[in-house]
Amino acid sequence: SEHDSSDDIEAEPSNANETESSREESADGSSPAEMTDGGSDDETESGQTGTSDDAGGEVDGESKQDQLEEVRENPEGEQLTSDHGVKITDTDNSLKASERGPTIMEDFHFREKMTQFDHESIPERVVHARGTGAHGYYQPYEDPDLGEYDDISELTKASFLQDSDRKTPVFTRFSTVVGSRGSADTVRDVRGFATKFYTEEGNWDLVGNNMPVFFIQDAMEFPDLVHAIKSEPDDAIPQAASAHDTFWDFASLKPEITHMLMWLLSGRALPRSFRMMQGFGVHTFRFVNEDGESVFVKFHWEPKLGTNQLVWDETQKIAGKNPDFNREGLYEVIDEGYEPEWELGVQIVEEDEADQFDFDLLDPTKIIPETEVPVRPIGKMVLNERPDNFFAEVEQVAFHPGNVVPGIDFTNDPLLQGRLFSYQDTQLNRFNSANWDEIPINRPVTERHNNQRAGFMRQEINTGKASYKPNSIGDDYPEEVPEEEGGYEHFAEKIDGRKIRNRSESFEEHFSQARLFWNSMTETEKQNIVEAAHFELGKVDRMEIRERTVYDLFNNVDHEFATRVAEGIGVEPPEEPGDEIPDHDDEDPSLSMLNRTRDTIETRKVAVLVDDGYDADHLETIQSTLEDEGARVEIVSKLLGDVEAANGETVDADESHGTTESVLFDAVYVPGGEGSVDALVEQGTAKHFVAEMFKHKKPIAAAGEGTELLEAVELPGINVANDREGVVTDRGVVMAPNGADLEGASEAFVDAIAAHRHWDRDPKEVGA
Ligand code: HDD
Repeated sequence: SEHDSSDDIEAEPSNANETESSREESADGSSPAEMTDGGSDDETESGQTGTSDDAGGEVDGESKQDQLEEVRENPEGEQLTSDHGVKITDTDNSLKASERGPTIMEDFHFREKMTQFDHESIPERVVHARGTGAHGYYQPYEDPDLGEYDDISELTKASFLQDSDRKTPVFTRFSTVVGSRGSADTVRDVRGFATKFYTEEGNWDLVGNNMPVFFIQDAMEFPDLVHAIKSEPDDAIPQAASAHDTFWDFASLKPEITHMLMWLLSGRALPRSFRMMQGFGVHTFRFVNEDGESVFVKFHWEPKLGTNQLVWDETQKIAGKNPDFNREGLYEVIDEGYEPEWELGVQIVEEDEADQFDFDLLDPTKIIPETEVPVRPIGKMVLNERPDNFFAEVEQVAFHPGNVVPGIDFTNDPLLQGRLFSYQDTQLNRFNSANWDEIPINRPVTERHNNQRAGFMRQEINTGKASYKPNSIGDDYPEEVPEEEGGYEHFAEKIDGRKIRNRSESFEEHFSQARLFWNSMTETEKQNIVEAAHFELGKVDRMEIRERTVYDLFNNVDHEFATRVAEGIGVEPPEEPGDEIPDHDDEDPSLSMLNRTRDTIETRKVAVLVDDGYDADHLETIQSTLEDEGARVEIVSKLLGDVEAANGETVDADESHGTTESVLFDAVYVPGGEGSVDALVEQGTAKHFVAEMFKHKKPIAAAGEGTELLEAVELPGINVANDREGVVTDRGVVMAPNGADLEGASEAFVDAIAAHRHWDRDPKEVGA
């Protein structure tokens, strides 16, 4: 895109105050320039979002990193002390009355160590318990294409969204929703995508998900939804899964959930990585400009690496092989110098245009189709620094959709309105104090002055006598700020009506957009959705719940869809389409994930299977091609240690058959070399590695004798004719027999990896 400029990552001066241990890691890693597509220079190595005054892109206000630096503690080279600063002689033995006698109460070191330990855990988040986060910055684009608007200031006065020279520090936390803190990353679930912008006007929290709609329409239903979807109350089973009776019971009785179910059953619920998923603010918000005029806005995050998914069988295996797959993936790439990036886009609707849609903009179960209102990119977010301490930063970060800054305001979406209460309340539960905003990760970079001075764990020492307003003793400070000078003024929306406990009629239609979603899927995606429904409903014991879901929900989306689901779960297929089936066959290509893959292999992980006797030329060629394109290559061999090439060179295996698995890679390459391939053909694990890559639709490449391994695996439908000449590519399998153009094969492999998954392999012939 025009915004993919080479100055993407502006130079940041290295921070002189770096704590040694934490900063060294990124400096030691491979140069970030190697991982990004050209453009950047070695100045990116610092990866700091610290204050920058000589480089384009100044960081807002006091840098968040500078602020955090003040509270960082580093034990390296230091002496052991108690919490109260007393040096400690021995931290292994408690104080006893004689060598074999009882422990003595006066042992303050024992008491303190034990008390700290006993109080280490805080309540996990009631939803979104499992996650990870990273620091970075937000930077507006220079001249965003805003359609009929010349300038973003016509839309919003939020200044951090306007000045392309300014970088606003951010902290983003990604999460799963349903599972507890210790559950697996790759379960079928919505992903949280929450960003705290530390702006010069205070904190703005954009607390979104990777799906643009929600399950319910009114916050009042949230406790019911969460009770239904989390593990069941009598036995706390299942963990981190929606595939059980209580969720589908609830769902089948709530037709407004149908649109969200479509997303949940699709590949959106199985993201390949956090850096390859979209994010959405979900609700319609308001932008407000200097003149007090407002437009409606929906927020979109668009990943630079494209939106990519895992396949179901793969996710389940990863959950065992590496339950931290997505969390670890984020830190791995940041450590290696790659900086995950998203574009922030907005859909703008004028107040007087809001009625033109056949749905209500306040209904969070609806999108504004991109076919109706384009998404306009306005800036980018870059994540470039992992936290130093998971508890202090990721666990203690506390989001609240009610945290807004001038220029951004709420709408009457009843789901959003309820969230404005729930998040403050939940933080009180998690932190046991209203002072959670004083914790370093939550503190704004702006100054704070008000008359809140007490409460558990107050950190600030607020001076002065007057802690009330009005006061004369303190000259009536802190003073209120008029709107013109930056005070937050709520949008003066006109409200006229009666109190009523009801749902608006405009929220009543539930199937049109679910149908739009279904119609917009490729056949592959439709099949994946059907199979997901077979699993989810197949895990539901009660037949009446399966039936209700098929008849009352799915049959009102699409008759064929309902029939295909019914056939897999022992439900009698419905004879006729449902009564409420929408009268349209609209499509929106932007909804299909397969249209959102991008032509890049940056940060993809490729395994090279070798044994003694491999062809060093093959390895070198593929390694340099892939690494030039920003991919990561790992040598996988039967055992760890040196592996010797036919020409006597050696390479150190990164992983062994015991430490890794095909599901943890994006693609596999098998170099030639008789000795190596003869050995691989005898190794069940090597064959399984390739077969499973095939089953999961991932790219496979083999050079020279390497194709013999593919032959031994008998990849279904693939003709591995070793006697053919030249490079052959068949459904993501690249074969370069001896004598074929190696460079050409490498390029073909790059293309196959960029395509992500090769869905055209016969789904019935699953290989492994
Ligand atoms: Fe929520 C956490 C996103 C509806 C109540 N929510 C939470 C997080 C995300 C979302 C990303 C994790 C934040 C973090 O990383 O710490 N929630 C959403 C989205 C919603 C939504 C996109 C619909 C558009 N949530 C929603 C409703 C309610 C809540 C309707 C209650 C009325 N959400 C919470 C919560 C959590 C939370 C209980 C749990 C932990 C926390 O807030 O900090 O308050």
